[in-house]
Amino acid sequence: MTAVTARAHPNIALVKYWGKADTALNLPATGSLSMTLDVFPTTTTVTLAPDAAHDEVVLNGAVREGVVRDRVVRFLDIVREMAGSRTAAVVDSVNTVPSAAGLASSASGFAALAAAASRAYGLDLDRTALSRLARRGSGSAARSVIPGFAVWHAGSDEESFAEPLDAPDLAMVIAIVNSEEKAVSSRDAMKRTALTSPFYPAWVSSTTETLSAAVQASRDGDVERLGRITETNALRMHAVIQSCDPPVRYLSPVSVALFDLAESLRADGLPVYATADAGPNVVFLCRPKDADAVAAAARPLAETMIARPGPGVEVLA
Ligand code: 2P0
Repeated sequence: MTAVTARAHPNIALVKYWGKADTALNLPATGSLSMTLDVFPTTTTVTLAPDAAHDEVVLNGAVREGVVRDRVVRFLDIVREMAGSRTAAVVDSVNTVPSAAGLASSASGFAALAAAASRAYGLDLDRTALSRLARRGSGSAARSVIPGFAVWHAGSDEESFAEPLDAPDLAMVIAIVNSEEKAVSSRDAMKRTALTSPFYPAWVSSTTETLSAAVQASRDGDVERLGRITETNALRMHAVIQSCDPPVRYLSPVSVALFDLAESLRADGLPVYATADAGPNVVFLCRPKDADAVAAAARPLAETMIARPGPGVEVLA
């Protein structure tokens, strides 16, 4: 019996992915830049089941049906096509990310699944090929293949993968405002933004420029420039999301208060910058030596967790 286990961690984007150039191949409208975390791993085992008629998907101990299962089966179909196989599989995944709360559970999930499934079906993919494959499951998963800081390139199927980026020594302080499932998935909200927001073309063109500036700031080790770019890019993403029809708003009053907190800590001389994904949680970017102070300042408003750059996807057994 072939069984392969892999582990991956979520990532938080400093320059966000929000919009697709191609839905079938999951190609992004712009490139993006992220830090893979050392917290909240997803561990996934793929076991080939030659006698089974159908795939089975188990998430956190519960057999899943419907859209969640369908998305995993479609991904396995891509792997089977690459491997020339028609064998069914059992996917058993344990996820420690608060699911669907904007902490990128699909990123760690599909990065771990890409590594475990490709190996179980006998493919020997290098990191670039694995990042391309993970992208097909969920765009942000392309970045969770890479340790630490990563840039995921826009472009063709061949060109669109993530690779490592030199970066200054940084930490993230995650402020968990709400870990409940969000009302509109990022996949649906992304589609709605591209179809209905009059600001979407400006988001795409400005983010393309922002990414080049962020890559340069990261290579230069310029924490303050990278931090300012991060915060501005996050607020621009939320602005374009809020401008779709019907509108979507992921930030809550507490999220806004946490963005204000970053500004007031900066006024006190602490270089800390806020970002938020498709949910109300806020993530602060700062130097590791300042992380405890940032967490202490945020704690009256939210539960906090300090993260550092983490490993890329790993095959465990
Ligand atoms: C990001 N997010 O760059 C952005 C910021 C959320 C906000 O990538 O449709 O789950 O699976 O490719 O990767 C969330 O979108 O979307 C995301 P799909 P994904 O981290």
